Amino acid sequence: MKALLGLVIFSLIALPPLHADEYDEAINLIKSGKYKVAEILLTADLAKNGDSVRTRFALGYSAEMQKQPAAAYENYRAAIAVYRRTGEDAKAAERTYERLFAVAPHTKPVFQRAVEFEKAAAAAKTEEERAYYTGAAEALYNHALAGVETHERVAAQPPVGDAGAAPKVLTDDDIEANLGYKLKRHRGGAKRLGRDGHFYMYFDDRLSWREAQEACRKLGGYLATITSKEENDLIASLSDDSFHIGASDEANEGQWQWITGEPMTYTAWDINEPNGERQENFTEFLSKEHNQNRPDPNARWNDRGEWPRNDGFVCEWNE
Ligand SMILES: [Ca+2]
Ligand SMILES: [Ca+2]
Ligand SMILES: [Ca+2]
Repeated sequence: MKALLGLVIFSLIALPPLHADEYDEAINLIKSGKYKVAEILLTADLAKNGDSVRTRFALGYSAEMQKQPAAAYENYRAAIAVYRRTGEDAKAAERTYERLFAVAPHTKPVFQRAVEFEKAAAAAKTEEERAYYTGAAEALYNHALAGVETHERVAAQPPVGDAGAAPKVLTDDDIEANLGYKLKRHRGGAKRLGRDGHFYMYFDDRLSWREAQEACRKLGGYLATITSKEENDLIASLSDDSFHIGASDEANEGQWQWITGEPMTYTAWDINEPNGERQENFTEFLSKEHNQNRPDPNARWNDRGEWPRNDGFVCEWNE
């Protein structure tokens, strides 16, 4: 408690929030459309006093009013980050959350989950449990504040060409898996290939090829690369649905490459694939059902476009 009080006092000295009058003046200027003047005032304050919840909120609000959602998002996130760090200005923080969820509704479930984890940490019975929930809450806050865009952005903004897909409802597993949090705890649940010791895990999240690769990267891995029949059979065993794997011929049409740069010496293309020329520059594993009557039912590779979203994807880790 003493330490917390010290922190609050220190933050008041080190980071005086925008003076109430100045802040009100800035907000009034924004409301009357005098964005430039307001921003000069706010930017000067930033330069003098550093980030505060109020300045960041007001800058975000100004951007939002000028129909610049990306800049608004950026400043609102910065305001929340200051609030997380200092605990100052709860009222302005509350308003920031409101506006943040309005411009970036995809962040709301992540923040809400973080709050739930914080509550769980407070109610934890053992030290281990408390550490887990605290860590999970922290990771979720960081996730939301870093503007990480995978599932949530996809759910919020269906891209052209895939507009009919239902928005994804986030589950605990989605969020934790996306962070690598649960994964680290349950790495034993990932399948491991005997020969090279690599790990593989199937995710049933509907993402585009590039988003899936980004998700794997954030988890410390990459979209699976397949360089032997043994590896192909293991990956085939992970899911009966269709899913992304990590080869592309985007750089050079017809020259398929694994994203890790490993040579493509082994291939398991389905009959008549690849066939998409310049329209199809990414790879998927076709569904088991699709290939059930083939001579080699595990020869399931198909070239496809980045969109639409696939049923899932497989990440691979070297260790
Ligand atoms: Ca591989
Ligand atoms: Ca191609
Ligand atoms: Ca194809």
